Amino acid sequence: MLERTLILFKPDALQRRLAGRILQRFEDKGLRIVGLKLMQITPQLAEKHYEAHKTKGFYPGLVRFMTSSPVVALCLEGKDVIAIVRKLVGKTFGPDADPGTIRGDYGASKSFNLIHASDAPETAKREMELFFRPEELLEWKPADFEWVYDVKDELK
Ligand code: FUP
Repeated sequence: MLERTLILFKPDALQRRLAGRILQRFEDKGLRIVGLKLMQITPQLAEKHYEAHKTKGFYPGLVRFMTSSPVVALCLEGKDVIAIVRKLVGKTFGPDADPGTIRGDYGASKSFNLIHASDAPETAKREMELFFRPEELLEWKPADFEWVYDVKDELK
């Protein structure tokens, strides 16, 4: 099924000039960019985005980190894109993440972890609404669509 997911390149990814290389991995996989922007997250937005972790000890530091410099917000579309992107991203912290994943290849920290990706359809919907206005998400079909996906699939 065609899905959309919300990805953030966190402040450490921008500070370390990794945005281009991270985006390249998603394009190489055949995923479609439907929304993309550089933005400064406000404390209110960071708190809302991570509200599931409100009671955790790391929450205040996480909010400070997420608001410390700009982030890239990205919305990708593709078949089963939520699970595919989580696989490309890897385990939560670089030291635990497998080589070949984004966090496994670029991350060594137990708090700075380069990237966020939605973990389920409900969270993807909620997070896309937090970071993008409806008109910022575009409908389009890449020229190689029929070669990325077998058109005999259920996709149209
Ligand atoms: P993930 O889905 O892999 O991004 O990870 P979680 O939803 O479990 O955690 C959200 C964010 O909280 C992580 F990106 C980093 C931060 N975190 C910490 O800083 N310390 C912890 O012990 C756990 C999570």
